[in-house]
Amino acid sequence: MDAVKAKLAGQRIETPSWAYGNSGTRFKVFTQPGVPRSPEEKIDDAAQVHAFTGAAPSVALHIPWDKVDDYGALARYARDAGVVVGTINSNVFQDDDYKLGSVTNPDPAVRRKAVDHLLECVDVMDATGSRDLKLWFSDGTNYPGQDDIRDRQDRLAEALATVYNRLTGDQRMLLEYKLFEPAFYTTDVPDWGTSYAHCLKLGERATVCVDTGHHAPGTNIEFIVAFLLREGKLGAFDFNSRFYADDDLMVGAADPFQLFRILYEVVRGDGLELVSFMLDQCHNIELKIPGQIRSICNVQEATAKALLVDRAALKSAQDSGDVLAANDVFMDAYNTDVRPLLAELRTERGLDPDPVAAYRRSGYQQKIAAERVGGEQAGWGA
Ligand code: PSV
Ligand code: MN
Ligand code: MN
Repeated sequence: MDAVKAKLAGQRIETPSWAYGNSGTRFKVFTQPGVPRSPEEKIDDAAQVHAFTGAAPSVALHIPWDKVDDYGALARYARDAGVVVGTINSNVFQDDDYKLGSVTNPDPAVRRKAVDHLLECVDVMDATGSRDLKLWFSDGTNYPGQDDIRDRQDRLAEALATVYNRLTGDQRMLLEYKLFEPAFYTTDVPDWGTSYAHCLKLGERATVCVDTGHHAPGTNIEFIVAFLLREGKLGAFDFNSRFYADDDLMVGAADPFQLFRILYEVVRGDGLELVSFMLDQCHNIELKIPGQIRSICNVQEATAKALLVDRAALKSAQDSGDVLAANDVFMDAYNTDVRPLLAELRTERGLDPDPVAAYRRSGYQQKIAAERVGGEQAGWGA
């Protein structure tokens, strides 16, 4: 149990700056009182999540949603607030120029503009000390024949190589994939295989980011996780949950069993310290800070259950071909109520055993609602 607790205590889950801003769907962005008006205020909110969970010491930025003049100063601001700037997320999907694609656009001038943005993101990493650059491309086509699928792969490979060659020190590139949306016919990085193939060619600094909301319904995500970890190519998760498409709901809300199965493969592949855990969610109708705290608790619960799987008993059942016994061992861990264990761990670490309740009692929500007028919309549609 001590070993399980030590692993849980060491788990770090990054929160995204965009989770703290107003968000919604393409039908309506709902505003909430107290949402941040600046990157600094988003960092303040992320620091609250860390203060109550002890598990979220970094905050991801999205450029240019979090544009400031001095990123070094922003990183210092974060440190003073009790967190650090984490992954830098690029944005080549919100400009009229990118209608036909960014790095895969048929127009070399648009490709150049997109690559320049990605290189600028590496400059931001230099200034903030961030290790990871996360790339997600909305590039693709809507109609058969619209563009040449293979040429687009060549353009993508060229752009990725240019950015990859700009990385220094311990900097890494995370290549995210997504089945569809906003492109509906072809997507240039639609699946883990495409991302993996590009990362393999690029070299060891390039790894795959698995956003749990980016698959076709019924996809066995834990298989992807097992495969990529085995190949040393799983760099990060963007955690969220979905019922239909890219819903960006709180991780562990729609399918906690799937989250457990994914985290079991992480534990099985010794990936707890290797892989970056990040949330990529928005809270359209619920409060944002407790929404993030709840999500972190959900990841911790799934991790605790994954760590509780009796690996020796599982192996022996598997080796003897005892299907029911093996499944029993697995389900036994999943059906364990780990909330008392996590509450105990938090108390031992000087935290409140119930972080959401503690946040609600803290008065922070009332304070920001009173102080902040005119909160910012998270990036989408801005
Ligand atoms: C795309 O759907 C995505 O998952 C990417 O990670 C973006 O950067 C993020 O959402 C925020 O819109
Ligand atoms: Mn994502
Ligand atoms: Mn997404």
